[in-house]
Amino acid sequence: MEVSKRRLLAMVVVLMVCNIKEGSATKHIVGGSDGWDESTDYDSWAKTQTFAVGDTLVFKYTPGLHNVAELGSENEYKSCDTSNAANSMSTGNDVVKLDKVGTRYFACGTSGHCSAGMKLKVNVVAADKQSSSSSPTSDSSSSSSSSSPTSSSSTFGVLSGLYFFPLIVSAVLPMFGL
Ligand SMILES: [Cu+2]
Repeated sequence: MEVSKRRLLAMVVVLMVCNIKEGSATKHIVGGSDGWDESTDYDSWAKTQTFAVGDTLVFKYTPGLHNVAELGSENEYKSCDTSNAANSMSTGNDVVKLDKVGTRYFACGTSGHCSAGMKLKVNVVAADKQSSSSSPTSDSSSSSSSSSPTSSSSTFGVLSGLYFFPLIVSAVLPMFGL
């Protein structure tokens, strides 16, 4: 009886973890493989991304060389004024949660770096917008084949979930001493 209760608890935890993953919050590595440095065009990079509420930004750089300061306004962003920065980070692996809709501004506080282009403006949109845009509308044009591509992709999702479920359970159970 005791064991089955624990097992049930473990299952609930696993399901909760799966649900969080279903929400598909995106981790944006700022600058992609280039990371946070002086030679990357962050305007161009930002245009390739959709920033949704719940997503996170990750600034990766060599600590001491750069840092990350969150600026309060468009004017501060334009003039590279980091003197009133609300949130300064310097670990080299700084994570920023995008918790609401709106525009956010970031810059490097190292002298001269922001004016050299080391700054980032991010427009955060509502989370549900992102998930609805991922529907494969282009697939509907391929009417020649009898198999529908949308059902096969959702079947794959279910199958991969079924496949990974025992793996996750076996990974979590030892944590509960089972
Ligand atoms: Cu810098």
